[in-house]
Amino acid sequence: MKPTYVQAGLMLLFLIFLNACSSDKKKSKDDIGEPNNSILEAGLLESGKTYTMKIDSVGDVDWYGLAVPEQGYVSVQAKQVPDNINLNVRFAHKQAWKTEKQQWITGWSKVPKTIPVRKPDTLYFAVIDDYNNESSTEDIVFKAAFIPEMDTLEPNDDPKNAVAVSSGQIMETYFFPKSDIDWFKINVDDPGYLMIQAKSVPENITINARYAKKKDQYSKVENISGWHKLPAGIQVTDPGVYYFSLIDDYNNQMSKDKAVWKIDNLPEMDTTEPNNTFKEAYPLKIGDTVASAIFPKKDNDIFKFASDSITAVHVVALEHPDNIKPEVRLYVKEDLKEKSLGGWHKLPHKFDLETERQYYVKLHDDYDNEFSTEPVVIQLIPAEQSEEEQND
Ligand SMILES: [Ca+2]
Ligand SMILES: [Ca+2]
Ligand SMILES: [Ca+2]
Ligand SMILES: [Ca+2]
Repeated sequence: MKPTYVQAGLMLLFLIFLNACSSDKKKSKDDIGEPNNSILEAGLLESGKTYTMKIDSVGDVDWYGLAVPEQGYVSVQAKQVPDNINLNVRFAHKQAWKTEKQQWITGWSKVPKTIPVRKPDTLYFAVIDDYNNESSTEDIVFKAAFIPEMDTLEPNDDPKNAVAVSSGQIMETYFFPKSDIDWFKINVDDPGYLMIQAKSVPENITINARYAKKKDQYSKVENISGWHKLPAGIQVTDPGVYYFSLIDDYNNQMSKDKAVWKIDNLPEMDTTEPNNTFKEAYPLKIGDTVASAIFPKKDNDIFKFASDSITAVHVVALEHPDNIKPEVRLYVKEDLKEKSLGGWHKLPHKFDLETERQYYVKLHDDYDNEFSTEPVVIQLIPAEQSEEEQND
C-alpha cells in the first residue's frame, strides 16, 4: 500500500527530528567545525558559551562571528591551549559586497583580548597561531562574550568626544578594556589651578592624567603637560577650555569596577604667581618676608633681589606646611643667561653676595613630590658679619 501524503509528511518530520537531534549532539560537543577559513564561512557563536577549535594544520585560520546587540565590549578568551600554539585574534566587520570580504578593525593581538564595540552589529574575528608555523590536533577551549557598556560616558576616546565636566563634579568612569583612554574638558573662567583627585580607584588601576589645550578654536588639541599620577594639578594662567585625558598608567590593566574622581578649578592662592621663569621672577628686597605656595606638584617659585651694598643674606623659612621641605638655590645673570651658584640648600641657608648685583632665588619642595595650598613663608635677612669671622 502506498503511503499517504500524511504518512509521508510524518516520516519527513521524523527525519528532520532525527537530523536535529544529531546536529544538537554535534553542537553539544561545541565543535562548530571546519571549514571556517574565511569570514564568509565564520561559525556564529553564542555569547559566553564555550566551544572547541583546533589549529590542526600549519597556517589554519578559524573565523567566528558574535552578535553584538548594543554598544559594549567583546572579549575572546581561550584555555587548554597546546604549548606550541600562541593564539592570536583579529577583529573585523564583514563587507559582503566588496572584493575584500573583511574590513579589519584591529591588528593581531594575543588571546585573551577585549575590544570596545560602539554599534550593534555582528562582529567577526579570526584566530591563528601567532606565526602560522605550528599546529596541534588537541582541542582548544574558547569563548567569546559580549559585555554590556558599563561606562555611560563612552565613547570618549579622543578630544572630539571629550565629556564636559564642571569643577567639583563627582565623576564615575571605567578603565575598560586595556588601553582605554577617557577624554574630558573643563571651562576655566578664573585662572588658578586645575587639580584632579581620585576618591576610589580599582585596586589594579593607577590613573595617570595629562592636560591639553587648543591654541585657538581652529587648532588641534595639544598636550600641555606630561602624564602625572593623581593627584595631578596644573597651573592655568589663561581662561578657556582645558582638556585632559585619563588612562591606566601602563595601559596594561582594566577593570569593570568604577573609578570615582573629580577635577577642581582652584583660585590662585599664591600672590607671587606666575613666577615659574626667571622673566616672571617676583621682586623682593633684602629684609622682605614673602609667602608663596608650592602648588601644584613640582611648582618652582622664583624671586629676584638686588644685593646693593649687602655682602651676605640668610634665607630662612619662618613657616611651611609639614609635608613641604623647602629648598632654595641661588642664581645670577651672566651674559644674559641665568647661572646657578651651587646646588639646592635646605633652609636656613646663608649665601655670600657680591655687592651691586641682581640675584634670583628659586624655591621648591626637596623631592618635587609634595604640594600644598598653605604657604611657605621665607625671609631674606641681611647677614651681619659674625663675630667668628670678625675674629679671623
Ligand atoms: Ca572608559
Ligand atoms: Ca574611553
Ligand atoms: Ca607657587
Ligand atoms: Ca610657581
